[in-house]
Amino acid sequence: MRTMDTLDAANTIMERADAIGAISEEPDRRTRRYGTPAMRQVDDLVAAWMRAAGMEVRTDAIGNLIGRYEAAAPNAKTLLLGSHLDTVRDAGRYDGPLGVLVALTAVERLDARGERLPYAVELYAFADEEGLRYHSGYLGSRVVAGAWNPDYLTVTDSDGITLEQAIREFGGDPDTLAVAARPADDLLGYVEVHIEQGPVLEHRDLPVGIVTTIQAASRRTVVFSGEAGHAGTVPMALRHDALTAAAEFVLAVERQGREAPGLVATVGQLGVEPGASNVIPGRVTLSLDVRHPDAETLRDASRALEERSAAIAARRGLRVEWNEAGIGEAVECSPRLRMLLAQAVQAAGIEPFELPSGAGHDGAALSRLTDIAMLFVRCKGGISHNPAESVTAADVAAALDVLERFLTLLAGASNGE
Ligand code: HGY
Ligand code: MN
Ligand code: MN
Repeated sequence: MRTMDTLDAANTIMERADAIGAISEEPDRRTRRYGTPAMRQVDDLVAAWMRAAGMEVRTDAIGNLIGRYEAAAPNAKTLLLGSHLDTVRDAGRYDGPLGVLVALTAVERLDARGERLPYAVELYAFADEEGLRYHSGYLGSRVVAGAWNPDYLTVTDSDGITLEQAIREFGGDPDTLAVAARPADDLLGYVEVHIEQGPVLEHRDLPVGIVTTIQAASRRTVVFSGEAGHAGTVPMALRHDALTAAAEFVLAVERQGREAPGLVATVGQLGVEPGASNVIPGRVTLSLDVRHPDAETLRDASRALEERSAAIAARRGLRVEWNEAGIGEAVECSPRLRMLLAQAVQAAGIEPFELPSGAGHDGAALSRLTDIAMLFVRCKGGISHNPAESVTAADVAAALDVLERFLTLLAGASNGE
C-alpha cells in the first residue's frame, strides 16, 4: 500500500494536470500547438513549479523548458527525465504532461527533504512532440538529440507561418538549432513516464508497465491532383475527381493495415480543394501514418501503398505525389535501465511487466543521445488522443513511487558516475 504522502503527492499531480489541461488555444477543446500563447502559458506555469522544486530553469533554442536539480557534488553525471507539454487537437490531459509532472514531483520531494542524489537530474518539458502545427513530430527532442534537420525551417503551418518565424516568435533561435544538441558525455540515460495509451495494463490489472521497444513509424502527406469542374455539367465518366480517388486510397490503407500482421495505418487528415459543394474536387491532400514494430516491414508496407496510390491515380486519370517523410526506426529501451525499473516496480510491491509501445515518444529521438527507458501508466480503456483520456490518482502514486525507487537504485548502481 502506498504511503499517504505519496497519494497526497499524486493528488497534487492530478490537480496540476487539470491546471495544465485547462490551457488551450481553442475555447471548446484542448489543443496546444508548438509556439502558441497556450504553450507559453503552460511553460510559465511549469517553470514556476520547477523553480519551487529547487531547479534552475532555462529554455533552449527551440523552446524546450528545462529544469536542472544539481547533484550532491560537482562534476557528477546527469539523468534526463521528461515528456512533452504540447498536444494533439482535442486532446486529453495526460499525454505528455503526466510524465513531466511525475518527474517534477519526484524532484520536488527530494528538495523538500533537503536531499541531493550523486547525480544531477535534468527535467525536459519538450516544446513539440505531436507535430500538430508543422507535421513533423519530436521537434523538441530532435534538437536535444542532435537530429535537427534545417529543412524543417521552411515548412509553413495552416496560416502560412514558417517554423523559423514561429521559433523566433516563441523566443527561440533557429540559427543555432543545428548545434543545440545536448552533450552526452555526462549522461546516465533518459527515463520517461507516460500513459500507456493502450489497453494492456488495464487488461493485466497492473498500474504500471516497463516499455521494451518503441515501434517504427512514418508520417507523410499524399496529394491526389485531378481536375476541378462544374458539379452540374461534367458527366461522371469524364471526371478526374481527386476526392473519390483519395477515398479509394483511404480504404486501401485500412485494408493494408487489417491484412498485414502487426501493421497499423491511419489517414487522420484530409484537405479537399477547392472545397465547394458544387465543384468537383481538383486536389486532395491527406496525411498517412504507418507503423510497425519492424522498420523493414514498415518500408515494404509503405512501398506497397505507394504503388496502390499510383494504380488508383492512373486508372482515374489523376496524378499522385508522395512527400518523403523520415521513417522513425524502432527503438530498443536500455536493458540496464529496464532492469533497474523492474527492481523498482518489484520493490513497490507490483509485478514487473514489460510491453512494447505502439505510440511514438520523445524517448525515441533521445535514444540517439543516450540509453532510454519508459514507465507506462495504466489509462482507462487505453483511450488517448481523446479528451476522455483518464488515469487514477492511485496509479499515478504507483508511478511516482516506482520512479522515486528507481532514482535511489540508480544512485546505488552508478554512485553518480
Ligand atoms: O503519434 C504518436 O505516437 C505520439 O503521440 N506523438
Ligand atoms: Mn505523448
Ligand atoms: Mn501523443
